[in-house]
Amino acid sequence: MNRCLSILLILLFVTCTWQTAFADSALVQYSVNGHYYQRFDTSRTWSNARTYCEGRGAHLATLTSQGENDFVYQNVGQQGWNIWLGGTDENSEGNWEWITGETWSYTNWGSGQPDNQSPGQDSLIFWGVAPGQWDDNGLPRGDFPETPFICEWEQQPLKPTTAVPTMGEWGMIIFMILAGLGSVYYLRRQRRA
Ligand SMILES: [Ca+2]
Ligand SMILES: [Ca+2]
Repeated sequence: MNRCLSILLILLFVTCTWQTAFADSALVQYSVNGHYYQRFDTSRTWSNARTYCEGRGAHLATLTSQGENDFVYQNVGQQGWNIWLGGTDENSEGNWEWITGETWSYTNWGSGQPDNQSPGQDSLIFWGVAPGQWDDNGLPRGDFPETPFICEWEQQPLKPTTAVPTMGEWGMIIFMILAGLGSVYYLRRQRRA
């Protein structure tokens, strides 16, 4: 009985850890513009997230209409999470731009935002406390130095959209394998005793 319980607990632990590390959203397509979107849950700085999306032939999501904003939030957003989007005013304070150069006209700021909280916030984020609405965050203030983010592809992605594990995640994978091997060894010894 004890042995069954141990195995169940180990399996539960491994499953939970795995899901926490690799819980990226599914890839979804918005029928109105044909674009694809996916949320990646490996936390990155806004600039690293921007580079990461570009490396996958995408860009941080640019939400240029209420329809696109709502579709993306409902399908790949996550209630209560802060998630990077592809807008910035780093070039000129208060002049917000999409990183793609698309026209900045539709906005969906949360209450009191953008406030460029001292000493400044220059990156666009889905604001955890206001579902589907935006906040200016990131550097130089950096309340959320690293968060999950959403990439947008204008055409169907060529590369597989599975996240590439970071060093920390590789550490976790190795830890899980060692934990698994350790428990097998432990159970075998118990069986012999
Ligand atoms: Ca700013
Ligand atoms: Ca703000």
